[in-house]
Amino acid sequence: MGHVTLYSTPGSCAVAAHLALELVGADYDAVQLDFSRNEQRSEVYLRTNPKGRVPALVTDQGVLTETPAILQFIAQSYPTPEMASLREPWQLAKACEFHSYLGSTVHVNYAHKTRPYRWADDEAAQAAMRAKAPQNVADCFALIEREMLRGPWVLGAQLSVCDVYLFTIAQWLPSAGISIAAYPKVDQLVRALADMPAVQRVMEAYRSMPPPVIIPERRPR
Ligand SMILES: N[C@@H](CCC(=O)N[C@@H](CS)C(=O)NCC(=O)O)C(=O)O
Repeated sequence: MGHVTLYSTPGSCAVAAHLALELVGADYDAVQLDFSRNEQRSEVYLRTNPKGRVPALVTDQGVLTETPAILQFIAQSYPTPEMASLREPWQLAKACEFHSYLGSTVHVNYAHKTRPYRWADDEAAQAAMRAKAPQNVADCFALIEREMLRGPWVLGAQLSVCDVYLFTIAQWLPSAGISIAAYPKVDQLVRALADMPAVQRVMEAYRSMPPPVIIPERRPR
């Protein structure tokens, strides 16, 4: 992997890819989009990522989107002794299993609280989704804590890109009114990552910009 450019914004799922790039020592730039100015849907950004979302990783082979795909690409492109390289089939499949769960279930459950208008126009239905979302997120984290996080890292003894993804998504727990303390293994993993200088460098880079402002595609009436 040569030089890459990551499009991201503070507090988003794209932070996971940013952390992975920093942890493996990749040659990269990070461009922060300003969601309060709707930059993710600007004409120029849509030419890079027609989905209008972050992350997008611009590589010399083309543009890659979707957090699980980007994380796998980084892990396999930058084998380091510290991070699992995901080259062994079973380990790769377990990482894909975990990433798929975070991306297609946990992230989507959060989005039912922040963006329910994606699934229904009816205000009562949106309110019902908002109300239900925290319980669904809490159930997911209970399952992660009990069944998925082998400890101390997601895949067991070795750090992997699964951990930065979980770290990123766990940062959203307070926004759903959930305390991370309810999940001791997740809490310990998050603290261990937060202590790493590479993680601190990335989090510092985001401090200058406020977390994303939710601007609905179609504003609820
Ligand atoms: N399935 C995508 C989801 C990407 C996504 O929804 N990103 C959010 C930030 S966490 C975003 O860019 N939202 C902007 C918008 O919806 O306008 C992934 O896992 O990468």
